[in-house]
Amino acid sequence: MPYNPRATEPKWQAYWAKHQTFRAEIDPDKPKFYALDMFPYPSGAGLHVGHPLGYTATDILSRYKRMCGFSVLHPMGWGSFGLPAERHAMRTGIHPALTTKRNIEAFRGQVQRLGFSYDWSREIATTDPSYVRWTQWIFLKLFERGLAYQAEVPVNWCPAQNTVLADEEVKDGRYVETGDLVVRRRMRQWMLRITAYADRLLEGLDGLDWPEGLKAMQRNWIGRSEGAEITFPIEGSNGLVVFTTRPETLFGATYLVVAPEHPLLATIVTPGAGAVVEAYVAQAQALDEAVRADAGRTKTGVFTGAYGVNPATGSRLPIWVADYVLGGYGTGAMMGVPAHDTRDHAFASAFNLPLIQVVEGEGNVPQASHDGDGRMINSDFLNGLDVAEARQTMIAWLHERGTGTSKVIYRLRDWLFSRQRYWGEPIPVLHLADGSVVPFAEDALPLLPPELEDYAPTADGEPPLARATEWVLTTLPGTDIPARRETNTMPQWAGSCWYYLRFLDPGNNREPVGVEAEQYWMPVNLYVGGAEHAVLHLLYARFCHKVLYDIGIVSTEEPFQRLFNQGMILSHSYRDAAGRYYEPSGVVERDSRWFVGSLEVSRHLEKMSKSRLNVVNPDDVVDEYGADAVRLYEMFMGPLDGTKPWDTAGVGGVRRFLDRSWRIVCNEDDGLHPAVRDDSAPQALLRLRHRTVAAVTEDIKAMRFNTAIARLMELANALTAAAMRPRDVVETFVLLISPFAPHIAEELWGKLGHEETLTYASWPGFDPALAQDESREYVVQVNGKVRHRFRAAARLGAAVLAAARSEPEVMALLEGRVVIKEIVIPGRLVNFVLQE
Ligand code: ANZ
Repeated sequence: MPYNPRATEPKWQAYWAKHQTFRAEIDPDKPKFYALDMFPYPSGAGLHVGHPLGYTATDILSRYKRMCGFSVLHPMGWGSFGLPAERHAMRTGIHPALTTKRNIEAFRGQVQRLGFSYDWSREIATTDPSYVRWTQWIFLKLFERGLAYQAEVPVNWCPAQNTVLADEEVKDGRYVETGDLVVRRRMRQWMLRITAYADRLLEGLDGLDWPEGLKAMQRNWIGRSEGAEITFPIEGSNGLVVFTTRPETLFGATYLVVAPEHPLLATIVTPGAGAVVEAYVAQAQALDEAVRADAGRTKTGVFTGAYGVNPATGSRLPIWVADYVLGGYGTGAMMGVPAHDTRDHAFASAFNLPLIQVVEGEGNVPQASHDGDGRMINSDFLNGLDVAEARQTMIAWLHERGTGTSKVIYRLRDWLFSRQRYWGEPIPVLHLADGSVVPFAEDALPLLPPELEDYAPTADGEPPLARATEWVLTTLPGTDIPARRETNTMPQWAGSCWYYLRFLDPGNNREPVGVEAEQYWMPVNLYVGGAEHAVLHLLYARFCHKVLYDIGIVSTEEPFQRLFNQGMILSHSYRDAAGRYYEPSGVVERDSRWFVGSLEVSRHLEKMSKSRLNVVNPDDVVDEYGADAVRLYEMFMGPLDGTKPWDTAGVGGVRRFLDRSWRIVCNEDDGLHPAVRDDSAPQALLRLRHRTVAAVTEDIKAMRFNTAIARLMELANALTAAAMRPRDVVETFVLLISPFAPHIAEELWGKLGHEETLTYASWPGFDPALAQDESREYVVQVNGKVRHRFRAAARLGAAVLAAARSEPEVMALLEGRVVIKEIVIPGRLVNFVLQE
């Protein structure tokens, strides 16, 4: 009888469910471990093979930690508000609540087939009324603290979706989700004052175990700039205040320039220049901010006819208006220093403005660096000082004269928090006739969206909820004063800002999370998910968490201690010369070319998508190979954070490893194999056992699962070849594979005579002396050229491939590249052949 996952896997899943094996308990005598997945949006398309990638990783850590004696919290839930459910409702008339429920059930079923050790008793969905209640409660707290406010602001309006979007949702003038164009428009909207937390959001990053690249993205998004504000007196008007990061270059300022949106523009522009300026401003306003900020763009601008006075030199500086100055940044005005700034240099050249060099060695060819070590020239009392000293001296000088002061500004803007959508949490406030806003009482929550016939948003920005007039028109509670309900809803990010807290105490109906649960479980020890959330969800959640910290709801300043971004799984797609895609199942390979019937098609590695017909459905793979094989394959494909191609044949490979593992323990009749004996192990096998435990333990901690699996394969080979299989080594092997392939491990554990689940068996220890291994040097080539050498265990065998892949230098070499072939000379060399 071969190993049969179809029988084993459902059996163990039922056992775990029945015994509540993974129920997370607060146990003050045990250390805790909180492993969290970025919860999915339960889309109608179902699970994708990309989902189990991260879920398996957190599951391995969760199972490993339980065996190390930790109390483990590993929950799953659903971020179930969102656009697709609403779009589906618009097409079919079926209420989003119904489709959401259906999709959650389908998703849950798919996830459960993979045997993850979730505590399902803690399952939550952001659309649950009992969850909405606390999301709205958090909004009330923000409102109370002045952190939620309404403002008439320029917003990102997406005409295709008929809704506004947050800055974080827009890239290069398009909505990141759909690619739809976004335009600027002024609208009255709800904002969250995330800028008040800018410094803390920056500082908090330092202590986090997150990928450096991701931290850098958050730092750039927040964009802290240290400098000064300087006031330039204007003849016959208020002074013009500019922001500069380089106040020491004040003697080199030869012009001033304001943004087309600058409020002072109308009062300073001279009659002669009025028409030209007006035309220029109209033209600039039509431009996208991303275009305007592009440093390489040809500079445009016009002279306003007005002059300001340089407070250091007394000289008159012409005031220009130019679109490379952004209205929403700094003061919306700047001083032009063409000798030391690239953009100013281009602007001055275009309009024949003078240039004064004030830092030696930095002139004319402007440098990006703000901290050149040149000395000051042409700068009166600054002459001879270095840049840093000059900066301090200048700021003090300006300060004394009341004409400038040091200043820190941020690129980060407040978070636009309202959407013109149906399927979101209503914002729980009432509007009175006099314009005042009254928040809901806490005990009146949740406020759920009303039933609607027509979910469609409108082009004028009026939210769909506005049509539910009976719902909208109400009275102030306890009075007959007429009041209108807010008709904007929250973005889907609202619910995902705090779900990791609700998992700690999902049934609590007095508070979002109880003190005891929060203090025991927080912070999240390991958070795994896709890199696309770098500045969206991860920034919003950190902000929300800090507010909850200030309110006293949570005891840690940061929610997610360690974060890991899983890589992308690509898949082959086939298309003909006309760009039509074909089902991979209909493609035949001949002489390294691909055909559908007699038609030749080309093969590409691409992101999986329905339109490319290349989506791999995990259910099909589980049907054919079993859940353990899918889990193992996803971990064996390559480093967790790498981009890698899916190859279903590879699942067959790891399935054979599982079959071999089965045969180590079981004889032909699935009884205990006679080679498994209670004798002690011979030296070589004993050493291999200790080496494997040491290596696998290290690899799991570092999330190098592919190398861990390679080690396990090596031990399996040795056990298969051994005439006598010492029980201790066999049991160690079964325990070591259990976090990766839990179903087969449970079954084998039973065959070895154990009556209970191995979930809480002790993780095998090792003797460092026995685990020691001789090392040797291995060579890594990329496209045939030697690019790296590293030392590793002498008897790595074919595992050298996985070892090479986990070298940081090799990771860097392969980053963002697609490996089409790996050539391995066991014990010596690995050559990666990359796609051009
Ligand atoms: C004079 C100067 C001299 C500047 C020099 C730079 C180099 P970051 O670092 O991105 O914060 N600036 C100020 N306000 C602006 C606005 N609203 N739109 C576009 N540019 C603006 O950039 C700050 C610098 O960008 C400021 O320092 C200012 O130019 C310009 F050798 O002032 B600087």
